[in-house]
Amino acid sequence: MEILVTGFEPFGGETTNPSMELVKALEPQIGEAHIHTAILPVTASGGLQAALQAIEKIGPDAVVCVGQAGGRCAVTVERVAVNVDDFSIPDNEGQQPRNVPIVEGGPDAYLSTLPLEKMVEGMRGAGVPAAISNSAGTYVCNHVMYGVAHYLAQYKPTAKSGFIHIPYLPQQVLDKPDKPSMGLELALRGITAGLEVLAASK
Ligand code: PCA
Repeated sequence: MEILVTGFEPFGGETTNPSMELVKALEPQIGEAHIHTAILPVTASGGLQAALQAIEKIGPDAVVCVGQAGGRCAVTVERVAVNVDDFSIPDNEGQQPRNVPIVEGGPDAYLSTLPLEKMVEGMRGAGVPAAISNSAGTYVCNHVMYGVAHYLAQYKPTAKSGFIHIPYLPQQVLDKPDKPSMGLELALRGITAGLEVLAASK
């Protein structure tokens, strides 16, 4: 099984992104799966384009995009991507679409096709706080999750796809002590446990 795991560059004034650090630290093989990685820019068009380029190059059986969700306190596996861009802050190119569809006339939403419950169970079994989330937001992460699902639905419907949000790293909350964080090792253990479940699933 070939799994593409993507992370994002820093955005919103941060100097790092936990998903970028995580993707860099992933083992190249998890269970029976080969892990391929890509780092995406935090822009509506560029982020999705980079993900689709990696998909075309690798031809993965599953795509797991990972992003930062500042303020969350657990690894959260997203259930759904909605067909809306409504950016509360500009992306890294200064674009800030408000209340516009990602794909004109596209389905309202795509459900993740990852084994959500089993992955969360695997993460918790590894000792990592984890949960299903019912909203990936309306920013670049949701845009990429929706765009990847839309692409695969047309061109490779057998491939699974979904999104996982992870909390801030401890060094990101030194100046925001009211926000939760998760050390890279713990997040890595959680994502690895989730990918083990995915690798073993049919
Ligand atoms: N998190 C943002 C975009 C990039 C990232 O890591 C989001 O949740 O949309």
